[in-house]
Amino acid sequence: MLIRRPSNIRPSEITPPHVWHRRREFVQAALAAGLVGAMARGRAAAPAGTKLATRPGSYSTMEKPTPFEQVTNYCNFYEFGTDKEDPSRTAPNSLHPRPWKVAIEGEIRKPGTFDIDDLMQLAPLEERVYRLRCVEAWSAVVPWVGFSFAELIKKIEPTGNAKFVEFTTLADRKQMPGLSSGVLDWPYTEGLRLDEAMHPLTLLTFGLYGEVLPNQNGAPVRVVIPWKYGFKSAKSLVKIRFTDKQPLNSWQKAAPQEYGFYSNVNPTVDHPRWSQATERRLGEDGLFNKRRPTQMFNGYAEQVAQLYAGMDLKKFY
Ligand SMILES: Nc1nc2c(c(=O)[nH]1)N[C@H]1C(S)=C(S)[C@@H](COP(=O)(O)O)O[C@H]1N2
Ligand SMILES: [Mo]
Repeated sequence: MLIRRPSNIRPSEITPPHVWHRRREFVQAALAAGLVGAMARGRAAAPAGTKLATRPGSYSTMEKPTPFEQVTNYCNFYEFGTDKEDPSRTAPNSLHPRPWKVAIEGEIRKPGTFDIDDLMQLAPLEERVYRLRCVEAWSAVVPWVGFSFAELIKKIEPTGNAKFVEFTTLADRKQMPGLSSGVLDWPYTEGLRLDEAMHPLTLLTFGLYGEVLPNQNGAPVRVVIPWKYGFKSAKSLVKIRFTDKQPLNSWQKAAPQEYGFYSNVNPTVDHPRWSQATERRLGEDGLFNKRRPTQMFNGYAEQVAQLYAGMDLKKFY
């Protein structure tokens, strides 16, 4: 189990647990009273573990959520290293998710830079339990907290030229030790077609399991696109750009024969190194646990298949 503490203080300054516990109760009371915004502006807010006020959202799967310990310790976040345990080992102390700004720019009528605590208040926070399926053939079920990315799109008013959205992750060597390796071309970028970005399933995500995102899961804000492979869901966003041209993403740049632009979960199109027909669910390892069949669009076909009507998904992988 991780020790959850504010990530923006040195270990020598750590508050004794009993004081910390009281502070957590205070934070929860403040949240209940709707004070989150005021607190956020007052001082460095939202330490790891801070509860978020949420309401149940639509589209949740009834499948059992993967335990918090698995979701927060088995992570892909190459900015902190390529081992699954690297992000939970390093990110809790080295990434500082406050203060944080997100630039929103490109083909929109209202470009600007949002403070994370304002961005978080654009729409009510919902809890959405989604399946996440990594191209490495493991999957998880995560109760995310956020709101549809479409809520943000409405506010910034895309122009007629906006056809795609590009997401860019923080790239700061001081906070992210993995940047010294050349596995990917930093910063990490990902992209969606505008209609994919506007689909209500696409979640601008600020938390999981009812609390702010742990750093290793992409604090303070990431996207989650549940019908696409996990790598489309870029973490720790600093820029969201609306473009007229299809953006290249980091994985495409690194290995174009393995990763395309669309990256829809598709059991009939294998990755050169991993079959996509089946998957193992995190937290269910063991001799007697059968692999699960992977579902088309990760089980969200009813909601998203029409986005790809008439497209050859073997060609547009
Ligand atoms: N910035 C950034 N975002 C990222 C990645 C990454 O390496 N860097 N890895 C991706 C991959 S491959 C997956 S499977 C998911 C994992 O999300 P999780 O660790 O919260 O489960 O994050 C995605 N987002
Ligand atoms: Mo992944």
